[in-house]
Amino acid sequence: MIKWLLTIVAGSALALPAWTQDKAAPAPRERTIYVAAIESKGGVHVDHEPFPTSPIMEGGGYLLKKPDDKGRWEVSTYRWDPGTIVVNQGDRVTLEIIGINGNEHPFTIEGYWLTGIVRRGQITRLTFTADKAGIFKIICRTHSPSMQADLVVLANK
Ligand SMILES: [Cu+2]
Repeated sequence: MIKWLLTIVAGSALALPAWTQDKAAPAPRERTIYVAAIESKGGVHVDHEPFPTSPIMEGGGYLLKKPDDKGRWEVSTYRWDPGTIVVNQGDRVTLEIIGINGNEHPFTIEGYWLTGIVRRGQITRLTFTADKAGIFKIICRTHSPSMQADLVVLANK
């Protein structure tokens, strides 16, 4: 008798109704994403590494400073940190962006066509509903092409 009951219980656990196997779309949430406008920088003396002779890509996002009077040269790039932001379609999203490096960063979120300016020492907040699924670039129009982040909006079924 017990063995027969265990067989039924085990069998029913394996044959779940189809509706329990469907993952329901996640309920929309309020999301706040904290972002920083930063500049990564490296430098070295020409005695250790020669100044690069190949040109660096133009566009404002990369800076290559020639050796100073002491022989030190530097390279830097502007970035959004984090570089990838993931939300679910339907989420109410607030981007809270602080300016750390660079005096200002005028930006556009492609696809949503939202714009703003991030200034050093200030927080820029932008709130929107992520109603379109896909991957959208958050582009600083001054520091192209490096200062881009991907806004990934995961589709609901
Ligand atoms: Cu910028």
